[in-house]
Amino acid sequence: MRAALVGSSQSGKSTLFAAVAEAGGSGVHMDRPDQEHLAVVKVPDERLDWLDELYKPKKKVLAEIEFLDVPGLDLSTDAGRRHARTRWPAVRQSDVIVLVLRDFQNDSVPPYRNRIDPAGDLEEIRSEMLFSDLEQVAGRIEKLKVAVRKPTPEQSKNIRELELMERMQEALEEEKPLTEAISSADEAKMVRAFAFQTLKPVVLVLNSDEDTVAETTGIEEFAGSPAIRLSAKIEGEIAALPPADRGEFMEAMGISALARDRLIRRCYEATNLITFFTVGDDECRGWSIPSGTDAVTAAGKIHSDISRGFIRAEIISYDDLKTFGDEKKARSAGKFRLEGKNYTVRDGDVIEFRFNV
Ligand SMILES: Nc1nc2c(ncn2[C@@H]2O[C@H](COP(=O)(O)OP(=O)(O)O)[C@@H](O)[C@H]2O)c(=O)[nH]1
Ligand SMILES: [Mg+2]
Repeated sequence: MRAALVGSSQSGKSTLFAAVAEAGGSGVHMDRPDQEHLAVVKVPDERLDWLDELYKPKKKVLAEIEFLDVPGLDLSTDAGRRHARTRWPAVRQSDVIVLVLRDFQNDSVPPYRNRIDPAGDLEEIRSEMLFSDLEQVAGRIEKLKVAVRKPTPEQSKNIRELELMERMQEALEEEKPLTEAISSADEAKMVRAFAFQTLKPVVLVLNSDEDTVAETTGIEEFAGSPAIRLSAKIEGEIAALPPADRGEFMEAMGISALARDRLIRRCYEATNLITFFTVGDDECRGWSIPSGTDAVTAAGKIHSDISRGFIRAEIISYDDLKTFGDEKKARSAGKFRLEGKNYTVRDGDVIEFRFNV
């Protein structure tokens, strides 16, 4: 999964990016603030830690998430807006948009548009994304209007797409995100290749004053979207400490979990991703898949041979394994299940695939 950090300039994106990357162990160099930067961050998972203790494999492999730091948007001038548009292709290639909103005072860092107004900044970026989708939709409609007149094998498909695009255009003109115009999985599939921005899940980050972070980490939502509150500056300070010293500092600041962990969890929720595990002497590993994935598709995530030669999956839930303490006890309690290709994998399933190629 890739998460793009997007926001007005000076909202703290690069500070958050560096903190998240650092705490994730990949160490980034931010020498060019005008460029995009990508960090691969290991997804912490207590369940995998426990499995690692149980199986003591040679390797523990965590799922990974990519964060992309997109240089700040200045939508206050025409030149800035033109420049912002060159950023959208990178955002389109991401699975979730993390909108970083400035909510901190810092006299040495003048705020964007000379205001601290997270709701206003959000509104502005949202309209820009609507506008960018609208341009794409309008361009596609022009092409389809010509195409539908030709009696080609694609004609009926083109007619359906044109009808959908016109409905989408209407929604955008009413300043509604495309999520409100798409009404079925089929329609979502028809337009997937366009990677429209207002169809992407969004997680909001309110980058707040250090002294307010402790008591307000609990927010769940802001302006109708899932949100978290954090201080990028404090996260950076925590990330710079040796891991063994972080706990004490966090306790003193009244912070119960790294913002990185909360942010990653929110990104998983927003994109509907779940994790299953494979275990053994060689490695214990977490795999991310979309919620609703069947067993044979999940197997393909590991290797195409496993899905091709799929026989069945032997599954125990992490919770059952943990409750019974080990495989043997869980097995005698009848907690292992054999499932077929069509089984819908659940979050926390520990799976052994049987296959034959
Ligand atoms: N006080 C305070 N300053 C911050 C915080 N986050 C970022 N800054 C400062 O704001 C400035 C801009 O941050 P930066 O991460 O480069 O913003 P970007 O333009 O969104 O990438 C830097 O001087 C940061 O040190 C924060 O949470 N609190
Ligand atoms: Mg930056």
